Amino acid sequence: MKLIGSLTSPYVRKVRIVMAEKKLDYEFVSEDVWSAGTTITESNPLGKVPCLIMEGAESLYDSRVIVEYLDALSPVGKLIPGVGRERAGVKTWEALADGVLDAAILARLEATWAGRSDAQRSSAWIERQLSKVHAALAAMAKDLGEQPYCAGVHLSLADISVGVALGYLDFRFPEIDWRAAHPNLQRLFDKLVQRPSFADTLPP
Ligand code: GSF
Repeated sequence: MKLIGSLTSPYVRKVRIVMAEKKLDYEFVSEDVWSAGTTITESNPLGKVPCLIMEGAESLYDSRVIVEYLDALSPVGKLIPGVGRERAGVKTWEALADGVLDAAILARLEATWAGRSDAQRSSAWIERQLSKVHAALAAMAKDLGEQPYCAGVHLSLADISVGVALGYLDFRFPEIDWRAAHPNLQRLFDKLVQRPSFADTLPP
């Protein structure tokens, strides 16, 4: 399998962490989707990473589809419950954490994307996106409560997704002091970053 991505993309990091937790081998193909010469649309018409190229050369996207596929590939370290409410619960955690990334990235692009002039940037739009980030952090903290992991007593894709979202905020939004506001998220995060899968995939 080949994983097309960049080392700074949090969605790609989620897939890399899942690969590591599942002990799956793959080749990493670095791609800058923002460069003029990118060939990413040959694999993903949406022009986004991550994109997984399977043995038969078929491609899979997006990160949620890829991690679900990877989890089903091997019984090692199951990350998504098989059926029912537990499964929906873990997938909802993932949607919440990915939603933090979606909103944070929209806010960042609004402020920094070179294709937009300063006059075209909207602080109201940035605030709208950041309010989603803060609301999602509060919901995560409330739902985590005193549990050891998001979905109970075992590591799951929920924790990986939350850890990746918190790590992305540290990387691109260090001014958001989520640790002070939500000490239980810090407790979870401190535990996650000790895992080799997290430590080995820190953004450069
Ligand atoms: C999001 C992928 C994405 O936006 C997923 O895979 O879960 N829902 C998708 N990737 C970004 C890179 S990054 O910001 O992590 C991307 O490829 N953006 C290029 C573009 O043209 O939007």
